[in-house]
Order: sequence, then structure tokens, then C-alpha cells
Amino acid sequence: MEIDLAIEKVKPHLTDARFKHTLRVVDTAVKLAQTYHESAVKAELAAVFHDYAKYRPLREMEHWIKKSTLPKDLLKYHSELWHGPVGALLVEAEHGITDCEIQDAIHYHTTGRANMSKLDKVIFLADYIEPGRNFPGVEEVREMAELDLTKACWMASKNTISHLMGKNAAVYPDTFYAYNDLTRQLNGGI
Ligand code: DGI
Ligand code: FE
Ligand code: FE
Repeated sequence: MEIDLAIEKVKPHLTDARFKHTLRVVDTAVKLAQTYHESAVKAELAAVFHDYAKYRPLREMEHWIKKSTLPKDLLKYHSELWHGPVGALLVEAEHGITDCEIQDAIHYHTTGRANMSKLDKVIFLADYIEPGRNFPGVEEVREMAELDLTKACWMASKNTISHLMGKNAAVYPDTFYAYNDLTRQLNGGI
């Protein structure tokens, strides 16, 4: 799908602020893709659609989770975690996007996962460091993003888990799997 058409398709599904965030994620993802020799075309499309399902009614997302092969344990965790996995299905159902790498990057953009692909990392990190973000510690992650993709993802993952634990929130298993796997990648498999 052409990028202009993709942007046109996504816009009506998002609030104005979310649409602007999406455009910043696109920009950031393309830069990361260029730096780390990933396909900028795939990064662009995945970024445009990464929050596609963000504003779907909860009962609609719940229905998609129940009727698809998505993990049912999602239903036991915060509904904020649903828009990635459901979005990955909706882009295929509603826009015919069947590129598994793009669908995976959309699916896992909030949590990460074990064995993240380079495209997964690019989208996960772009969503975290886009210039509109001001989480504590984001500046350090931005600096690392220019040097080491895996280490920057690890920092983002660690910050997210600390943040969630700081507010007594449950942490979804994929979020921990991402952190553990990224830690092992940095330590050379230990
Ligand atoms: O959709 P965005 O706001 O652009 O960003 P996102 O998809 O990364 O979602 C961010 C939210 O998801 C943020 O409030 C933290 C939350 N989150 C990420 N991992 C987990 C989580 N929330 C819970 N409860 N558990 C997680 O493992
Ligand atoms: Fe998101
Ligand atoms: Fe986002």
C-alpha cells in the first residue's frame, strides 16, 4: 500500500493528538530503519498502522481476541495491551496487509517479545522515543538509539517495567520476555 493512502486510511480512526503521534512515530521509525539497515518501506507502513486499533470499542477488541488465535490471557490484563494484537489482525481484515513482519511489528509494539525482529525493535523503539514523548529517562534512550538498537530497546523495556511496577500494575508476560531476551542479547547469551 502506498504510504499516502495508508495515512488517509488511518486518520479517521485516530484522535488529532494520536494522529500527530503516529506521524512522529513514522518519521522516527524511518530514521531508525535507515540507521540499522531495515526496510524503510516496511517501517513506514508498520508505523502508520501501529495504533490503528487504539480507539476501537473494548467489546469489539474483546470479540477479535476471542474469535481469533490471539492469546486469551490478554483478556486478563489491561485493555491498553489489546490494540497492538488486534491492530495486527485489523490491518489484514480491513486493508489486506498480509506482510507478517509488518503485522508482528504492530502486534508487539507495546510489549515487545522474545526474539524481536529488527522491524519489531524499530517500531517498539520509535513509539517510545518519538519527539513528543517525555517519559523520565527518554532522553538517554534517544541517545542510545543512535548507537545501539538492541540496547536502546532494552532501556525502554526496563523503564516500562519499572514504571509499571512503580504503580503496582500487572506486567504482561511478553513484556518480561522482551526484557529478559534483550538482556541476554546484550550479555552474549547468558
Ligand atoms: O499506544 P501508545 O500510547 O502510543 O503506546 P503503547 O502502545 O506503548 O502503550 C503504552 C501503554 O501500555 C503505557 O500506558 C504502558 C502500557 N504497557 C506496556 N506494557 C505493559 C503495559 N501495561 C500493562 N498493564 N502491562 C504491560 O506489560
Ligand atoms: Fe500503541
Ligand atoms: Fe503509539
